[in-house]
Amino acid sequence: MSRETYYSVRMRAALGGSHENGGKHISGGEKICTFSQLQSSVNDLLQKGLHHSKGTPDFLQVQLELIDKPIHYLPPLPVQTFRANDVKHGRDIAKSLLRKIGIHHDVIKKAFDYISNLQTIRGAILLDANSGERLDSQKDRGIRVSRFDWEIPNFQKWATHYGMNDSSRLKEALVLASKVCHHPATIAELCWSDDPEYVTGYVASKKYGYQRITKLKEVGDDFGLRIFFVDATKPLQQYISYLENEPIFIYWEEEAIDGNIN
Ligand code: WAQ
Ligand code: MG
Repeated sequence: MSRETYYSVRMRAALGGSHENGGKHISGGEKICTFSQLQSSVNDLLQKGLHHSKGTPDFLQVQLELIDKPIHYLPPLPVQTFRANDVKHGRDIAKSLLRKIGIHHDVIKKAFDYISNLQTIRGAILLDANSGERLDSQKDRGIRVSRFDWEIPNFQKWATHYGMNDSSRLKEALVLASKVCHHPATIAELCWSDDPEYVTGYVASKKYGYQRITKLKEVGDDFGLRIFFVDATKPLQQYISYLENEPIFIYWEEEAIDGNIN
């Protein structure tokens, strides 16, 4: 827990009007920072939203809020990478990882059928891990996970230790997945980017960690998603409130046992 005063900073950008008015989602981002870091955090998010391969937005919103509760620290999930030869191979790997986590074959099939009829939204889709039914009522919005971050020096230390690329994309995805999978209602997460040039995605779970797959879509495809497979016996509103509001910092210590949750 930390005694400093922190702020949550969020950005969302769209093209063709705001998200609410049917605009296409271009980019989103979230950070946690101190008062003195606010200006540079807002700048970083503006940079991210304004210069995006999906296009130049005509709507962008930045919001900041004081975080009025203690921030909890979690270690990053352990990371593993699977090489896929093509999209079919990549998606087969994703399906077999979801199977291994314990999701039924029929639910996985239902999820992939559902995906094939979707447009990119700015949040995550919550599916019942037992039935494959959609749980959140936010059809065109999804649930936006917020209030998470990983301070760059500590992330770089982690990346150097594991010989990983210290990209902000990997950092943001691993922080989000580590927050999401820490909650006992999350059975698994499936993700790939909506950025047309970025084809690596992942399956994440508390059980097996952050399992990257190098090709989950074709280059040029700007459809991306996040699906959380959820234990629907757990209270849904509390789960959504955790995803949206619970402030989490990721912190890695070399001597800690990888993936161990304190
Ligand atoms: N909360 C919920 N859903 C989100 C959030 C969020 N904070 N941010 C993004 N999404 C959803 C939304 O539907 C996006 O369209 C989709 O995820 C993809 O977002 O090398 O870059 O930020 O290990 O484009 C993963 C692999 C990269 C990184 C994922 O996602 C690696 C990525 P993007
Ligand atoms: Mg994106």
